[in-house]
Amino acid sequence: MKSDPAPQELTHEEALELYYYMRLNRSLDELLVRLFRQNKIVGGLYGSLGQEATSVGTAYALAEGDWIAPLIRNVGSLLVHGYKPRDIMTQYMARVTSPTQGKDGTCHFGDLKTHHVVSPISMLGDLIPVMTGVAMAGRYLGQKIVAMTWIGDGGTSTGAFHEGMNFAAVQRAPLVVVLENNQWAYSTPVNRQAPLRDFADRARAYGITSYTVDGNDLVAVLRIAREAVDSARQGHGPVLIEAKNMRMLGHAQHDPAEYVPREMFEYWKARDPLSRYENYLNQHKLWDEKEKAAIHARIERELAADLEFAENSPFPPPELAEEGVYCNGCHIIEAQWRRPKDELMPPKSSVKPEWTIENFGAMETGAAPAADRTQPQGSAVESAIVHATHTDRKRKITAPASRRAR
Ligand SMILES: Cc1ncc(C[n+]2csc(CCOP(=O)(O)OP(=O)(O)O)c2C)c(N)n1
Ligand SMILES: [Mg+2]
Repeated sequence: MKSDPAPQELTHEEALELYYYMRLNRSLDELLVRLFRQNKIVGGLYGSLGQEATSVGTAYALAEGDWIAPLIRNVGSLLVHGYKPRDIMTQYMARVTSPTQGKDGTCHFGDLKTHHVVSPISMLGDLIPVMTGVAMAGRYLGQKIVAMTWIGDGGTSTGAFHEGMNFAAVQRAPLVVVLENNQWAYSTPVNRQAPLRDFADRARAYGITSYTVDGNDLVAVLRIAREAVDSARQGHGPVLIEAKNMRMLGHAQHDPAEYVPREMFEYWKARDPLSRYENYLNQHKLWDEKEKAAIHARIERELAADLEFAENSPFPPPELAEEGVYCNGCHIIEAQWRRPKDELMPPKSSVKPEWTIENFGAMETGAAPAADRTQPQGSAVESAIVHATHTDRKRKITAPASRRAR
């Protein structure tokens, strides 16, 4: 992890805007909990308490035109990306004015045309190959876009995660994957998910760049995310960012999280991302009391107006259930060529029909070895490479003599 960033890392305007999103994410979450208790929410409520800095800091690093596929806890990323609290409220309250017209009760919504948001689906891991495709499509169309998606510690155990990461890596797709290690997947603690201290180590299997960052340090998250986004945009391939934070509530409102030791909550509460960012702004004199009060007042005003809008919105009419099920001309299936077709087609696009493999795949550096047919099978001279953990050092070892040879 890197040390604290220099104060000039954020402009005054950025510092305040980031606070607005952090506070809005927190206040919206608190409001949703109240609505849940009033029985105004249809279905479950999945909170993001304690994870705001990761959602806000990563999405804030993106540029206009970039694509995201958030998970249900990434409300902060949706807000940064242009959605309004009313979109999230109406979703959870299943009103016809919601982005899914009341057909989904959580944050399973997206918008391919204007917001460039791919809707999350329940099958964890599947967004990785989908967003790899988005990233590759952008490159194919000559756009300089970056695609970003999020995955939990639990989600990294899926086959789709590994397949998607590997595919993104070999294709050098401009993809940034934010691995949100919030210590829990339902009631499974992270150390029973995988025997790894840093989940960023998973990146070694794909040969891609990775970072581990304190997910409760907004400025550090933003700095790392900017570095990752720049690198992906420049064509250096996908990047994996592990942000360590803590799910400060149960999996959803129905889960009291009794399996989490109380001291663990206390540990992370003392490192609350919102309080830490407030301290940062104070220490670096990036705001004053008046500016802070103005942001609070703005959020209160906006949430009240959006709540009124949501409460006054009707539920969807029953007939709507049969609309939008099948495509009735809503999708343009003709590719939008932004580059001349002949540039993308043979013969112009053709490459030499031969691929090379560094060192012919040999273990030794230098020339590829001639196949040694004189060694008996299973003899004691096989060798192996040990990859030392956390370093790039490689040690050559000789296998122990076989039972028969001894
Ligand atoms: C492929 C798949 N398996 C299981 C589930 C059920 N499920 C939903 S959320 C969840 C826990 C996810 O934990 P994690 O990825 O750490 O995310 P977090 O809830 O901590 O944000 C599980 C197992 C699922 N949605 N998809
Ligand atoms: Mg988790």
